[in-house]
Amino acid sequence: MLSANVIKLLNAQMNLEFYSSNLYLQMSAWCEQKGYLGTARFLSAHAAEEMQHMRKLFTYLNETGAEAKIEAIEAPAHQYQSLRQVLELTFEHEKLITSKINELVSATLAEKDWSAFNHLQWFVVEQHEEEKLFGNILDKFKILGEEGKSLFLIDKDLAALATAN
Ligand code: OFO
Repeated sequence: MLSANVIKLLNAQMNLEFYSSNLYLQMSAWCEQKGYLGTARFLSAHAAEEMQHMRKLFTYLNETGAEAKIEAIEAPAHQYQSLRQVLELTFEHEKLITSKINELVSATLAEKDWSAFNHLQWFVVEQHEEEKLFGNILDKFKILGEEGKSLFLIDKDLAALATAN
């Protein structure tokens, strides 16, 4: 049986995962418009992954007898200045998600809610992977810069990542 506080936090996280999915899908639309088709595919595939994160929380809430509540999801930005900015924002967003997961884990630990604590370990591991993934993408800009050819190469690389993930 989850506490009211843990239910509130799990629901907030579930809604945030929805937002993550919408954010990446919206970013993929911008990339597609600008001709970054590899990045568009990568972000679109990642948006689908975020929906799986949302589902994990949705299912867990319902399985434990709490009600999963979907709320109004804030609209993500749809205008961006550059490919680099898009990918910097994904990394910033993943760091925010990590901090929210950590808050949630701390709350379950404080309340000795071992079931929720255990369920959230999957997200702890996942956030390590997410930060590594988006951090590595930003490293490509440091190595290659932002000139036309570099952007072409980075976009091509992201197309390969979209297929690998
Ligand atoms: Fe990108 O990990 Fe969920 O939000």
